[in-house]
Amino acid sequence: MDKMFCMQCEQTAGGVACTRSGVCGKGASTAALQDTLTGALISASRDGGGLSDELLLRGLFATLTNVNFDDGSLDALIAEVGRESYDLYTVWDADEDTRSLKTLLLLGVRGVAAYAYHSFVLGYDVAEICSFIRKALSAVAEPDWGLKELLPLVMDCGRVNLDALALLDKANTESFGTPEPTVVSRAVEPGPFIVVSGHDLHDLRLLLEQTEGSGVNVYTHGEMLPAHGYPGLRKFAHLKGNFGGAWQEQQKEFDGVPGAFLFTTNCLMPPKAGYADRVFTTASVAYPGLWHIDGKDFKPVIAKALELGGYSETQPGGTFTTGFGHGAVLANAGAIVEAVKSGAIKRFYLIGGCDGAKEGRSYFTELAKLTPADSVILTLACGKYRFNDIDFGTVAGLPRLLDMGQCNDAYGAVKVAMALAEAFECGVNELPLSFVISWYEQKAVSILLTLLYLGIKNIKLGPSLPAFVSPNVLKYLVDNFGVSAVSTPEGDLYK
Ligand code: FSO
Ligand code: SF4
Repeated sequence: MDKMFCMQCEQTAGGVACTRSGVCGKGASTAALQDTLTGALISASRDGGGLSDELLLRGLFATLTNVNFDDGSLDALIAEVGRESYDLYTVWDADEDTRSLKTLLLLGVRGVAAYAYHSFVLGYDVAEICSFIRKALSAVAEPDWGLKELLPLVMDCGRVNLDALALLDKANTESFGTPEPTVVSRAVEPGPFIVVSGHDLHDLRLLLEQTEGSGVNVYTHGEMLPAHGYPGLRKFAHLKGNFGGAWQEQQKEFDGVPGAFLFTTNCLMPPKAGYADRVFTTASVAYPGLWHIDGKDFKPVIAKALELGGYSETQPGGTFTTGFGHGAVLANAGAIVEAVKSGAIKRFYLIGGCDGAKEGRSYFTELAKLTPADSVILTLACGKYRFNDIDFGTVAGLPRLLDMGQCNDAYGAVKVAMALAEAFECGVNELPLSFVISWYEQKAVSILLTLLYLGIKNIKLGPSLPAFVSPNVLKYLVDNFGVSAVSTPEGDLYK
């Protein structure tokens, strides 16, 4: 059955839903299988029959935008879950408020699952997080639940996501060290190379270990850029730099490149013929015809890089600066607080979130450019590629643009906001801090729920509001949290 209804990401067709094929390149049969997989995970959560945490997280991860386009691997996952699937059209066809809240909950836990999966592979205990995910999935199938029952669960999803982010922060820093400010080259050196995309630092470390001494260099792509800040990863001399720009440029930037590409998580786009033979996937990522690395033996990727040989001359490029996680920012907390007190820093802008291909995203570039010289821009996730090649100068001895990491590092931004509030003995909402968040897929949904759970008000969200937020749910968000869509960069700049 190839019936399709998907509205889970920002680029959904017509701002309503993809119903024939996905704007992301996902076909109707794939969408139907992802629904069947989700329905099977819902059934397994309701019957309490011992579905493992690992399979729960891996299954949900495969339903995220730009992760899994491969019907065969989705079929295998459905068989592995081994439950009759709950029919998601019961949700899609419900009244708009119920549908809206159930969708928020479902997409929220998809985001939570992605974060928890990264902690799980690093050996951390995700049992409590998974128990909430099961509860939320069960709620999606409650036939009579409405606003009263669902709204508290949606807010609770924000709390659990905060736990998931905190756990991932601990897992990453204990595994790879505390990120340090790092200048990353964007040049590509001569010789064979592999470009690693996605978010999975564990996969990156394994690849670095397996390529050591092989003569193959490794470059990060997209959301892997912050990896360079971790001492445990940058110690590998053959981790050379960052390749290309944001994920949505890949079809253009990968074309004809004489290197191999490895996707560890989203965002994979349908590969073009000019480079499809050199793209590999692992974990939950899959695309028909691409070589999937099932275990963690990356020999085929290394062999492909050696076969392609790389460039014969250096491909020049500038630099990016990353590594301003909460550890590095809070190490300067005293100086930052003094600068705010003396008036040297007047405002902080958190301009971050995930990027997409749609027009209208130049808003974030324009806004960043308009921020005054006495302000600091905190950024994270792939939305930073809209402005991280701009020199914003310094303020109070710090770069004005501080890259706090991946979307997975949103906990760092929360920690910094909390620390500032504590230093000034006020609430986060009283700080001179503006939140301007770009959203694209489901991890951004879970982060938004976390910010709401923390009581953060007046968040500006763009480039457009989610299609799955009904007018009543939106009214609740506006009345209680002052959430609004971005307007114009000039209009949104709080001077
Ligand atoms: Fe971006 Fe893609 Fe990190 Fe997302 S690479 S869009 S929110 O998957 O995960 O920020
Ligand atoms: Fe459409 Fe986004 Fe769903 Fe892809 S993930 S089918 S673009 S709503």
